[in-house]
Amino acid sequence: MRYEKIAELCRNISADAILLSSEENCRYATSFGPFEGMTVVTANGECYLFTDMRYTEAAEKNAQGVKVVAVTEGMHKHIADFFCNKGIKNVAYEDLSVTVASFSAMEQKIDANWIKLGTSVNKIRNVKDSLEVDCMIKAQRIAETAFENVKNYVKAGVTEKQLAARLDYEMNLLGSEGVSFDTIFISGSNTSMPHGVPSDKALENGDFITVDFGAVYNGYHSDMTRTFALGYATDEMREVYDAVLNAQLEGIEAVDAGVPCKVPYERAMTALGKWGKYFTHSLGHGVGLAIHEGYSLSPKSDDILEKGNVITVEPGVYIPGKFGVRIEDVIWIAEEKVNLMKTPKELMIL
Ligand SMILES: [Mn+2]
Repeated sequence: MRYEKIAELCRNISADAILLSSEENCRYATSFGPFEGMTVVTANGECYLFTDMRYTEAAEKNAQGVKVVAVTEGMHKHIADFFCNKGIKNVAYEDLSVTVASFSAMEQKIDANWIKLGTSVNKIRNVKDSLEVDCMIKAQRIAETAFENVKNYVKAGVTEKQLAARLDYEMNLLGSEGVSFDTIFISGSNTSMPHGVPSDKALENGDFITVDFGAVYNGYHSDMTRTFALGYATDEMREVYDAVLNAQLEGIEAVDAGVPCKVPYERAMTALGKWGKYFTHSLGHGVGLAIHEGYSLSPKSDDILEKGNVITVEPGVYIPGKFGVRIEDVIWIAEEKVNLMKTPKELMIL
C-alpha cells in the first residue's frame, strides 16, 4: 500500500498523523480518485479517507486498504472529533498547497500542533514504482494512438482549434480520463510561442506544427511534444529541427540516477550551439499524478536525479515571428533508462 510510505514519513517527522488535502496526494495515498475530501495517514500505519456521500460508494469499492469515513456535516469538525478520539495531537499538513484561508478555517476547528510537510510527500511521489509507471505507459499509448489517428485530419485549411479538439476527442475515445493539460496544437509563426494556444488560424503548406499533449490513465499523466512540417520544410527549418533533436538526444543521454538535474540541461544547451539563445525554458519536469511534479531539469536546480524518477526531456528553439521547434519524450530512470515514447522523431512532413 502506498500510504505505508506516508506512514513511515509520519514517524520520521515525529507526527501522530499526516492530513492530506491535495487531490494528487489523496489519490496517491488511497489509490482512489478524484474525490473531494481529505485523507489521514496515522503514524501506526492506518489510512482514513474522509469524503461525502457523492464519493463514499465508489471509494469503498476502489480505495485500497483504506477506511472510508462518510462525512455528513462539516469536514473539519469530523476530523477534529476523529483526532480527539484517537489522541492525535501533532498533525503534519500540506503547507505548500493549502491556501491561507483554508488553513485558518482548519486551525479554528481542529485543535492540533501543526507541522509543515513542505515537499516531503512530493519527494516520496517522485520515486515511482512500476505499477505507477504502467499507468503512465498506458496513458502514453493512448496519446500516441490518438496522434496517429489525428494525422489523417492534418491538411491545409484545417484550423489549429479543430485539430486540438480532434486530438482531445480521439484520446477520450481511446480511454483517457481527460487531457493532461490544455492541448497545444499550433502552426506557422504561432509555434515560436512555447505555450501558444490553438487559434482559428488554418494550417498552410510550409508551416511547422507543434503538438504538445497528454492523456490520463488512473490519474497518471503522459506528456509528449512533436513538431512536424506541412507540405515542405525549408533548409532553415531542417537545420533548427536537427539542432533541437540533437540537443534532445544529448539531454536524454545525460539523464541518469545520481546526476545533478542541471547537467542534462547544460548538455542540451551546449548541443544547441548558436540556437541556444532561443531556448528559453528548463529542459524538463517530473510527471506523474500531477503534470508538473518533482524535479526540474533547470540550470538553477540543486536536485540530484534518483532511480524511480520519471521526467520529461523537451528542448525547444523559438524564433520570434518565424517558427519554433520542440521535441519532448518522457524518460523513466529504472534499472536501465526507459523512454516511454514510441513515436519516431525524424522530421516528419505530412
Ligand atoms: Mn512537458
